[in-house]
Amino acid sequence: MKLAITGPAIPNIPWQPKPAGTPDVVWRYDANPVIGRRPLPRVTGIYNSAVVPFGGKFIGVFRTEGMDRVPHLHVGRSPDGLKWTFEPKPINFHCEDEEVKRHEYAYDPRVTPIDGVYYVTWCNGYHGPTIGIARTTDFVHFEQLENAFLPYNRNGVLFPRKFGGKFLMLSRPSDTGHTPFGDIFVSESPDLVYWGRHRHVMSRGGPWFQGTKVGAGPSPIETSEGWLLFYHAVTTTCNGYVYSMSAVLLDVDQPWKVIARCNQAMLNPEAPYELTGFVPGVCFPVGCLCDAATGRIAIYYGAADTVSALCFCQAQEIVEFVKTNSL
Ligand code: BMA
Repeated sequence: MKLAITGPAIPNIPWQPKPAGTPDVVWRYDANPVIGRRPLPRVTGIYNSAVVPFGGKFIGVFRTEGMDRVPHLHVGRSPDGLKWTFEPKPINFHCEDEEVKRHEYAYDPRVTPIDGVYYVTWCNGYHGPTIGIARTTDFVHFEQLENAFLPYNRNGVLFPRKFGGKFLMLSRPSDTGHTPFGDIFVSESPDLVYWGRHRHVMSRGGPWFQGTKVGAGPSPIETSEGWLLFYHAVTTTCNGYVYSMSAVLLDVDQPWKVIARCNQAMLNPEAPYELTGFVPGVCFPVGCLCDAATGRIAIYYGAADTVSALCFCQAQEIVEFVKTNSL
């Protein structure tokens, strides 16, 4: 099988080859964390954040947390995907409807380019968590749209193209707290305002690593073997939740149909910066770059709800691994 990827070539994608002797299909950047503690004055961490190629460089929407621990979204820029500078002020979303604009907090942003427009989806506080949506073309002006769903919902992730003229978004219905359950669904919209035709994609359960909940990670990557979706998988231990990363292949035309789903984690909290922090034991993938020319993938993930880390993999190897080690 020779995998083909639909997407941009990113010749300057951040990359390190797999270290010799590594038994895993995903390996860490050796200078992690890529964004360390206290990245801005009075900010205790930037993590669970999204990155896209932009004008030959990289840009993203980042989750910050101040000393009050309320999360906000900031724009960040980088020449190489490794060294980042951040806007000191949160994104000022423009919205004519004061009721929609009135968000209480914002976290875990994803950024998805569709037809030249960049869509930001995030967990938006509106009487509990729901999915906020905004769009931008320049990362300076952001137009906030209607919240996609009724509360309570998290991990809203758009597909990077339309299906028969309609947008598709993955999401995970939840509760107001640290939700002890979670399955992934997909919903359709003609206009990013009205959402319906909800379909079940996949549930928690099966092997223990994903026994508690699952949630979509970065926007899916279109390949000749289906949509490659990295997701976070959560297990419950006597010390609380542990978040790892795995992957699933979804049908190209009907992405609520699972083609193959990995039966194990690909990245487990093991490194010191994943095990020490505000929430120890968390690897939370949110941003992903994929170079369609080489199949190189760089995934940005939040580590321990404190710092941002980077890991790498090869699309072909990941797809083969998912198909060979499928539930
Ligand atoms: C989830 C979200 C994530 C966080 C994770 C681990 O419910 O709040 O932002 O990384 O918990 O604390």
